[in-house]
Amino acid sequence: MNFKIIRFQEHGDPRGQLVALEENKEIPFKIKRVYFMYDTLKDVVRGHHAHKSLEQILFCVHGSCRIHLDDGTETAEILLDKPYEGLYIANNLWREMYDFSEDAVLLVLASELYDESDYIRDYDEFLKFIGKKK
Ligand code: T46
Repeated sequence: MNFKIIRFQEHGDPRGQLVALEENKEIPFKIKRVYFMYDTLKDVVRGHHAHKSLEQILFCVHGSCRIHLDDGTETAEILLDKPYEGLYIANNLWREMYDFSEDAVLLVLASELYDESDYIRDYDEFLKFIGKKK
C-alpha cells in the first residue's frame, strides 16, 4: 500500500524542538496547500473518501489520532502521536481519521489546491475507480 511514516529531523537545543519542512526536500512534492483541524469532537470519524491524484502528508502536531487506510485489498491503522512524524498518503487510498484526543491538531500538507472533483466519497465508486470492482 502506498503510504509511509516519515520521521523528520528535530533541531533540538536547550530551548526546545523545531522541525523544518521544505517542498521537494523533506516533503516529496510541491506544497500547494496547508490545512489543519482541531477541536474535533470525541468519537468523530472524518475523511471517508479517497483522492484521484492528491498526495498529502499528515502530522498530528499536538495530541494524537489514528488513520485508517484502505487500497481496496489491504487496510492499515496508523497512530499519529509525535509532532516530528508525518504520514505520507499517495492518491487512490481510502482514508478515515478517528480516535482524536481532545487536544489533537492534525496538520496536512497537500500537493494540490482544493478541488472537490478530485474526491471520491463513495466506497463502491472508489473500488470501481481503482479497478477492484466491476
Ligand atoms: C483529506 C483529509 C485528511 C475547504 O474549503 N478547503 C480545503 O482545503 C479543505 C481540506 C476543506 N475545505 C472545506 C470543505 C468542507 O466544507 O472544509 C470542509 C470540511 O472538509 P472535509 O469534509 O473534506 O474534511 P475531512 O476532514 O473529511 O477531509 C480532509 C480533506 O478534505 C481531505 O482531502 O484527505 O482531510
